[in-house]
Amino acid sequence: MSTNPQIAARFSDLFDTLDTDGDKAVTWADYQRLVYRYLSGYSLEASAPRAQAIQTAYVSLWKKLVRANDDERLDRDRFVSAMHAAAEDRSRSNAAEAVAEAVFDLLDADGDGRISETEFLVYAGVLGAQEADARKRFAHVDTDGDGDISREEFVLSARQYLFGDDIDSPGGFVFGVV
Ligand SMILES: [Ca+2]
Ligand SMILES: [Ca+2]
Ligand SMILES: [Ca+2]
Repeated sequence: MSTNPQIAARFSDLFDTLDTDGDKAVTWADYQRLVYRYLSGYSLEASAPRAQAIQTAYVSLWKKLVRANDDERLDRDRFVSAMHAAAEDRSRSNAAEAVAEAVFDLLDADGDGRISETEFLVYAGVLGAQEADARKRFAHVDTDGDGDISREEFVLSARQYLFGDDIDSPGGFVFGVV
């Protein structure tokens, strides 16, 4: 298991982002609030396919995270180590990458298979990020500089967040970290 301190620091930031009720634990209720925030930000009904995809992806990730934790409350240390384990899952059904895929589809509102800067800024607004910061992140994720974020570029940014040494990685956006 990785003990990379930069990655541990990122997961600790993710913990703070997720623990919106401030009870010093990440629970399913915290994830549910994140999902609701996405749905309300995008004015999606819970039954909409894009809404269900996000919900399903987060349910799967949550199940991975709590597999070894029967009380289903993850304090900071347990959350960070559970995220390490989930990130390092090299199977084809990596739950964290599945979240990235579902979030991509959420952002790609016009369904053309690419995220335009406009679509990215809508998402930044849902997360409450600053526009200037979001523009910088967009340029960073658009690694080939063609003016759009492809699915591959988006999932790559999520992977860099989960495994990479690049402290400037903007991939936390994928998981809701501003
Ligand atoms: Ca909490
Ligand atoms: Ca698009
Ligand atoms: Ca691109």
